[in-house]
Amino acid sequence: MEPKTVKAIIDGQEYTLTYNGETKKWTALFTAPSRSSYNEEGHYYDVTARATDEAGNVKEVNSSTEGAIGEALRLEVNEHVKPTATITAPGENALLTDNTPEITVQLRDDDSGINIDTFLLEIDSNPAIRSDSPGVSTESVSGGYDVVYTPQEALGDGAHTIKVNVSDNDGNAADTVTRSIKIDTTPPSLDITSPPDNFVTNQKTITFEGSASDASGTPTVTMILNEKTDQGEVTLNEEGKFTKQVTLENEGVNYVDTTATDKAGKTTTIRRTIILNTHAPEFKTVTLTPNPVDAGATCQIDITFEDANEEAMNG
Ligand SMILES: [Ca+2]
Ligand SMILES: [Ca+2]
Repeated sequence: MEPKTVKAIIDGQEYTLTYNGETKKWTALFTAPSRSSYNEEGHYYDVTARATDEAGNVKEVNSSTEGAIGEALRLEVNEHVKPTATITAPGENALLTDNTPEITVQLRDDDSGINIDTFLLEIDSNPAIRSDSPGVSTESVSGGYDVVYTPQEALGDGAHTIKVNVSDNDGNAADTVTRSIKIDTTPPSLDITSPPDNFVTNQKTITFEGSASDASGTPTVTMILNEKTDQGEVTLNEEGKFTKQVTLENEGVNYVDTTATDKAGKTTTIRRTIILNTHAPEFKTVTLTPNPVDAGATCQIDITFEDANEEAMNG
């Protein structure tokens, strides 16, 4: 016998079905739950249907009912909001001296949740890294996962592109997130063309000439005299060449340390030792032997000097 009333309960909402004599079906329209069923037990919403006849007999079925009826009462709801992937380190255009830099990623989805098995991380055109690849650690956090990947092989000097994507449990893919980084493990090149090391001069002001370059762009150059006196800005031209006048402080030995620093902080230093000697040779002794000498005979002259370097050293 046809029931008198038929109701359906879906996600706590009760709906009354109406009978259609032509189709002989009890029917109602209802609004699907606003959130994915993925996180419900069994990944579905339970639908309960209850029929009451005129005599007051009640029959209720739901998703736990055995057989085809129970299976038909399992409502799967899919959401369509993309998850998000965020690379939290390294920063965009980061210049790194570590060639196996930790890459940290946040994966978030506020409904069906992150399907960590769909995680993909690519560096350049290398094979994709997955959540179970060597060097990957994943941590389940509220709303998703935090992922850390440490490259298992050193990245070469130069530019690299990191790409990350993931899908949620309802199959929605995030927008691919991309990060550009540069690796620089090589100190800058530095050359001092003039003066040579251990240069001896009587000029207090010396012109230094040299050049510096680096794969990460023009390095900065500093010059320190005698380990304490900064010589100020050293300007490099477009070819990386520089000229700098340095006024020596010490009679005798001076040290000029020229350092090139690249954008990654790597340095190369060249020391030039310059000996300043402003003293002309000092005659110490002169002897003519023999003296007096016979006309037309051989005579010898001997001269000795003060030690110029020693004198300079001793001031
Ligand atoms: Ca989603
Ligand atoms: Ca470098």
